Amino acid sequence: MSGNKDNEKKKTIEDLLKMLSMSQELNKDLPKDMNDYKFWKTQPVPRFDEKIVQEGPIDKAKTPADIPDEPYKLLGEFEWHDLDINNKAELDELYQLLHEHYVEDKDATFRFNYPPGFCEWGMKPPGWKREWHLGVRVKLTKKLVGFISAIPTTLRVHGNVIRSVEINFLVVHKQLRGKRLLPVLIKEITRRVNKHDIWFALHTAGVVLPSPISVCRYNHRPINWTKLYEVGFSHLPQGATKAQMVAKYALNNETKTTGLRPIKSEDIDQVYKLFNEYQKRFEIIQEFDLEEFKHWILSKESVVYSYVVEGDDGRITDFFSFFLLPFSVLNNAQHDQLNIAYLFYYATESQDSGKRLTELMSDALVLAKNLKIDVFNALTCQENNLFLSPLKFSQGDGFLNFYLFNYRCKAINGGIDRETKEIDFNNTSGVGVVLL
Ligand code: MYA
Repeated sequence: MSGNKDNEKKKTIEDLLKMLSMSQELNKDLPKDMNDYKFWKTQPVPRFDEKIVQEGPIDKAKTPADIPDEPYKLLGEFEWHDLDINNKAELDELYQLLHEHYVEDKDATFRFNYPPGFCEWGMKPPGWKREWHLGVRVKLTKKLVGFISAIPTTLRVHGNVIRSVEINFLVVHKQLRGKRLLPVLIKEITRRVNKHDIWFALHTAGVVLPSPISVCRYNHRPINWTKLYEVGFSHLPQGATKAQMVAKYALNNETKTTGLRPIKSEDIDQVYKLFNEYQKRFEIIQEFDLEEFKHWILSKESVVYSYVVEGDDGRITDFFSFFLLPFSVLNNAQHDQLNIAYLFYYATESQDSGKRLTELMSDALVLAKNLKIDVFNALTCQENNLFLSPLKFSQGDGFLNFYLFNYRCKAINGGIDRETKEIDFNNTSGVGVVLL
């Protein structure tokens, strides 16, 4: 059985996989009554029961001049600090805050371990602003205890182009939870974004807030089953042996797709065209300009990896990418890190995308294995439902809700049945955005 001596604390591999679903929190709660959302009911977001007839902005048009020049007031013991992530010491403070307070399992056995370079990639795309890396420090000690970030993005939602920001990396120190810091952080980041004449935002959360435009489900594909087992998750399905589990998830060492290779910077124009064409099939997408696309797609060691398929004629017919976000494993004699890959953007020009994507993602798993990845995660967004089952992904318990701030939008299929929340393998999602 497992290396974990305390039988009571043994977890199943399913528990691990559930936990990996928690890039934020599990979506176990039903939505509260709208009136119980003391903060969110004051914000320009649709109510749960609202029937959306006309899509568009919620708040009446304002101008940056209508927005206060002064920051919102924090409680006396705290102060705002625009984090300088070009400064190594401040970037380290942010890594530390995220590492210790962003997400962990309830036994505190695992924590996100951001690879160096991850925050720079995620928070410094073209057009980034230091004032949108909003920190809260304790006045007396200068300790960083809260953070929220915005990055600029252009969305296309049901054909409408919306100049927006993406909000991410929101965190409050565990000892300061429940003290209503979050509403002030959100109001202040909104003020700062509005000052730049931007009035809309895209964000995701595990928690249910008023009101998701879409809900996707997490799926997990074990790559190194033995290691997952050794980090203390002792469960074997009834009647199965370790050897059978290893055999079930075994992968080749070599990729199969002819012409598959790592992306090069000179591929970017072709890949950009291929991507824009492919993205047309989704209802909500990001409209990257070429510089933004380069930023997100060109590989960066230990952060993001992209591959293309080049035909004999030099034409690029397919591409895919994934990013890495490992967990530290605490208190385990054999392993100190679990390596996790998340499927990112991809595109194919194949008409039979189900067959083609299954081939490509099968190779993505091989490449991930060669990068020593232990588990590969994918949501039910994009056209992922076409390959999850043949490639032995298992359905996770985690859900990811997608939200638009200040914009009414009709519900978008997230690739799951709305009632049962089971994956709908016969349908693909309308969600074409992937957030970190
Ligand atoms: S999602 C990642 C969120 N981070 C984590 O899950 C890390 C671990 N958790 C924490 O650090 C804290 O628990 C956080 C809340 C910081 C989440 N999104 O101060 P409070 C509402 C939105 O007492 P705390 C990401 O990064 C809650 O319903 N609201 O809470 C995207 C309640 O409101 P109401 C949330 O636990 C973020 C209020 O907060 C979330 O101390 C996008 C309680 O406040 C959540 N994940 O701290 C943010 N969790 O009374 C929105 C709880 O109404 C951006 N709450 O029920 C909106 C767009 C802004 C820009 C607009 C520009 C135009």
